Amino acid sequence: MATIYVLNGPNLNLLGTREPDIYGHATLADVEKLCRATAERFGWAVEFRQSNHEGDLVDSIQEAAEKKAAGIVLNAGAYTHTSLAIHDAILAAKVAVIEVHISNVFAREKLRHHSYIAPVAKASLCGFGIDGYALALIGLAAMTGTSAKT
Ligand code: CA2
Repeated sequence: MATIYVLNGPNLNLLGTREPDIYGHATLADVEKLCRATAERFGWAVEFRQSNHEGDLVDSIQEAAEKKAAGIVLNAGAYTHTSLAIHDAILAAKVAVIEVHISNVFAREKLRHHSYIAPVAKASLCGFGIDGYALALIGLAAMTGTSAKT
């Protein structure tokens, strides 16, 4: 069975506990449930992770490459706007990465408008709330010619 890595960066473990006006009320456990249900439609297993540490995210991207994952859905959190290390890991991995943000980063402060992930991602999504994760998986399925199982 093919595996999709869903990787979440710093502070996303706090989802649903603070700033609901920006990030909504759903928790990271809800995001995991949504990802598993969506991936199941395409016959995919999910490796779902969150880390507050940049190097952990780099390690997970390298692991996804080693294990020949079918794709990565990545919400790198604030590292999106700072991390050349994650950018380089994606370049080296040669695994399709879909960048996801819960909020519409372009409608927020200017410092959130630049992404180190976007230039090396296959696609980027923002502003759909947690549904962005499901949309990213559906997009990955379309890109890889994976149809829904009946
Ligand atoms: O909109 C997104 O998904 C972000 O990646 C979230 C990051 C932010 O730095 C990016 O600019 C956009 C921050 C995640 C923090 O998550 C929290 C959730 C609830 C409460 C506090 C923080």
